[in-house]
Amino acid sequence: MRMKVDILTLFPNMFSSPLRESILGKAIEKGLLQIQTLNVRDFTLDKHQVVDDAPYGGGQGMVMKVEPIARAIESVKSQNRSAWIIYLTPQGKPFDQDLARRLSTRPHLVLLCGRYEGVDERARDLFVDEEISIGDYVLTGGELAAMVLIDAVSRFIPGVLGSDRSAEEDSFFNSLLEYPQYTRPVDFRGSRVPEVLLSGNHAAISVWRRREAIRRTSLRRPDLLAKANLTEEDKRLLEEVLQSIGDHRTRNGDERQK
Ligand code: 4FV
Repeated sequence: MRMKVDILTLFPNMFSSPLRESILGKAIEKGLLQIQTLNVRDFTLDKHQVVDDAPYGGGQGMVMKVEPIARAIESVKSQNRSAWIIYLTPQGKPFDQDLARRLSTRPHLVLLCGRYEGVDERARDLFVDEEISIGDYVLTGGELAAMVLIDAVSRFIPGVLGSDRSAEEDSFFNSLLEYPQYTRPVDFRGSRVPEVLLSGNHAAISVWRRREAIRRTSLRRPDLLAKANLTEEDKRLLEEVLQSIGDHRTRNGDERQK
């Protein structure tokens, strides 16, 4: 499965290097991912190439005009009617691993990047299939949000991550945070790698990792634990963890917040 991504933006150069490095760069070389930027300004007809205007009803800032956006989207749709149009906006549905997986099944995404106070409402009503937010904060533009989405979605395309890796194993897989990771040296300034990880006992290692994933999730993201489908073994580990946290808290108060 390969994916095509068209990005509608006023700043196409923002995409030159971030998407050319490392894993995404290789995915593009391997033809698994095809990324094209379209400058919305190129879809203006006036000599001043005006792409924004003052908001009707007054108020601060400017709004992106609907006509150039309409022409840009129609130019993409003329090549592929089934292209899925996404607008990145703080008013969109929260982006998460599950949504990333679902978007990875679509062969052609079009990402509309807003600037200023956003785009004219009619661009959303008439052309946008899905609105997505990467978080409850305000960026200067949708470009960085588009890059985040492309990165997270691309990891689900078979062949993008190393052959043995699949995005299915990651954090948030069944919505638990990842367990602690260690590598050489075994001892760093007296801080040692947990013995179980040096034991070669893979059954014990996976129990330790499950317990640590549950501990970290219960301490940092209890909201995720609430929606995780835990096995009976997980529930036993959770009891153990809550017991030890309880004891720990009684002994020395709340965990250090990282
Ligand atoms: C955003 C977000 C975001 C809002 C005004 C662009 C900015 C400006 N996009 N998730 N958070 N967009 O802040 O996706 O036009």
